[in-house]
Amino acid sequence: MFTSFTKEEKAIHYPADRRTFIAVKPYMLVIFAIVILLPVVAAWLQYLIAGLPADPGLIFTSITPAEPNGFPIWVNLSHWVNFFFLVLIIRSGLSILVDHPRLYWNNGCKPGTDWIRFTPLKKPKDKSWTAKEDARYISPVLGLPGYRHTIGIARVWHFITVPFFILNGVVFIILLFTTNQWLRLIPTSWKIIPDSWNVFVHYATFNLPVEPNGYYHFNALQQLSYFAVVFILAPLAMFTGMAMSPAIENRFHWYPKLFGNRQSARSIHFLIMIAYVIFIMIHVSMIAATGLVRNMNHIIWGTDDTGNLSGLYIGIAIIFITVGFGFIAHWFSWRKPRLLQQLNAVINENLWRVTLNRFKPKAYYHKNDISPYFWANGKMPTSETWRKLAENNFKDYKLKIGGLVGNPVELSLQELKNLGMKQTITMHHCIQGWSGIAEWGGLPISKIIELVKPHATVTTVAFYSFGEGLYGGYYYDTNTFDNCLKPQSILAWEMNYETLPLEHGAPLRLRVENQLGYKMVKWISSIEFLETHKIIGKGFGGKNEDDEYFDLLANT
Ligand SMILES: Nc1nc2c(c(=O)[nH]1)N[C@H]1C(S)=C(S)[C@@H](COP(=O)(O)O)O[C@H]1N2
Ligand SMILES: [Mo]
Repeated sequence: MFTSFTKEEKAIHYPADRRTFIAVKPYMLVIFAIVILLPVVAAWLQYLIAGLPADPGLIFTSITPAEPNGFPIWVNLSHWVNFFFLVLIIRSGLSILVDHPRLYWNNGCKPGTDWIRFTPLKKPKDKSWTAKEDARYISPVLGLPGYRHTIGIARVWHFITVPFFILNGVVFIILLFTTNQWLRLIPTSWKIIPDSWNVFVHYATFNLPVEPNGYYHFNALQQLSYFAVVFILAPLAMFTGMAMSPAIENRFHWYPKLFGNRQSARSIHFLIMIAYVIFIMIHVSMIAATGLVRNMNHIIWGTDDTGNLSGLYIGIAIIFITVGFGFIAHWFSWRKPRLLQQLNAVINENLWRVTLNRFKPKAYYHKNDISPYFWANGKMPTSETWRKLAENNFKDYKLKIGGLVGNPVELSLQELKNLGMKQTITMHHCIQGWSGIAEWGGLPISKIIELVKPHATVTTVAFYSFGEGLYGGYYYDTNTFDNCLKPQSILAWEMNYETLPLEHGAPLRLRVENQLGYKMVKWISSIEFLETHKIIGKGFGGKNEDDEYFDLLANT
C-alpha cells in the first residue's frame, strides 16, 4: 500500500525470502528462564510452605492528606503523548534492528557469536556475504516503515520522534517534582521492596490482592514498575542509544564501555524495548483486570468515576488514532520521504553539526583489540577498468584529485605512499548496526589538501568509487572539509598491516572515523573538492543519501 517500488527496489525491499525467524543461543535462554522463572518459583514455594503473605493492599486503607488526590491533566496528557511516541519509536526501532538482524556482546560481530539472530540464514562459508545481503524483511505492520533494508527512513522516524519523547518525559518529570505527584512514583521507604514482593506473590499465585484506589495511591509493585519505566528504562534507552554513535565512541571511548561495549549497548537497547513491550502488555491487562472503566476515567478525565464509560471510549479512540497514524506514517515514508528527511535535518542535523560533529576522534585501540572478523559491505566493482587495474596489482592505478583546487593532480599508489603514512586502529560503525575494530594505514587527507591547495570556498570533498550503489550507478559520498581534516581521516591502502583486501576497498578506501561506514567510500577512483554537495548526483550528498535516504551527516 502507498509504495511504488521500482523493480530494483522491490528486489531489495520486498524479497522472495521474507521468513520471520528468531533463534536465541541456549545460554541466553537459560539466563532469561532464570530471570523470569526464578521469582515465580520462589513465590510459589513461599505460598505453599509459609502461606500467603499479608495482603499489602490493606496498608492503603487510609489516605494521608499529603498524598496526591487524583490525576492532573498534565499527567494524563503526557501519559498519552508518551504512548503515541513510544509506539513510533518501537516500530521504527524494529525496522532498524532487522537491517542487521543479529545482536552480540562483542564488538567484532563475527557471525555465529550473535546471542540472538532474526535471520534463518547462517553466513555462507564458500562465498562472500555482505551485511547488506544479511538484512531481513519485516512486515510494515510491525516495523516503520517495514520491508527490507529501509533503514534510512526508519532512522528518520526514530530520530524525529525521540526528541519529542524526551521533551515530553522532561516536562513530566519537572511537573512531577513541582507538585506532590512525585509521591506516586518515588518510593520513600525501603519497605517498598518487601511490599512489592508480597504483591508479586499474590499475583503469581493467582490470589489477586486488594487493590488500593489508584486515584490516590498505587500498590507497591505498581509504583515500583512505574518508577522503573520512567527513571530506569527511559534514561537507559537514551544512554545506550548514544553509545552507538561513532562520533561519541571515538571521542569518549569510555562511554560505550559503561554498557560493556558498543554491541552490548545495542543489545541492551533492544532488551529495553522488550521490557517496554512486556510492561505495556502487563500494564494494559492490569488496567483491565482492576476496574477498567474507573481506571480509564482516572487517566482520561482525572476523575474517580466508576459509572461513566466516556473515559474508556476516549482511551480506545486514542489507541485507534495511534494505530491510524501508522497509516499516515507509512504514506509519508513512501510518498514524502524527503519531507521527513528535511524535518529530521531541521530537528537533528543542525544540532549534531554544532555538537557531535565537533568532536575530534582519538586513537585508543591497540593491536590486540583488532576484531578477528570484519563484515564487508557494498558491491565489488564490476567495471573492466577496475578489474584490469586489480589484475596488475594496481600498478597502473592513478588517483585523480581535482575540483576547486589550485593544483589538480593524478597520483599513483607509489606516489601517494611517498607522501607519508599514518596507521590507526579504530572502530568502524556501520549504519546497519554492526561494528569492527581494524588497523588502517594510509595517507592523511590533510596531506592531500596541502598538496592540491583547495580554494577558500571549498566546504565539501566528494569521493567517487569504481563500485556501484545498491540500485546501480557509481557509488560516491561526500564529507565535510573539516571532517576530512580531523585526526584519523585517511586514504587507506592497508588493513590490519596487510595490503587492503579487494573486498574492503582496494586499492584505496576512505576512513573518516567520526562518521558511519557509508561515508567511507571504498574502491576510490577520484576525489573532487566542491563548494557544495548539491551539484553532484541527485544532490543529497552521496549514493546512499540519494537512493536510500541516509543522512548527510553520519554522526549517529
Ligand atoms: N564503493 C562503496 N563503498 C562503500 C560501500 C559501498 O557499498 N560501495 N559501503 C559502505 C558501507 S555501508 C560500509 S559499512 C563500509 C564497509 O566497509 P568494509 O566492507 O570494509 O567493512 O563501506 C562503505 N563504502
Ligand atoms: Mo554500512
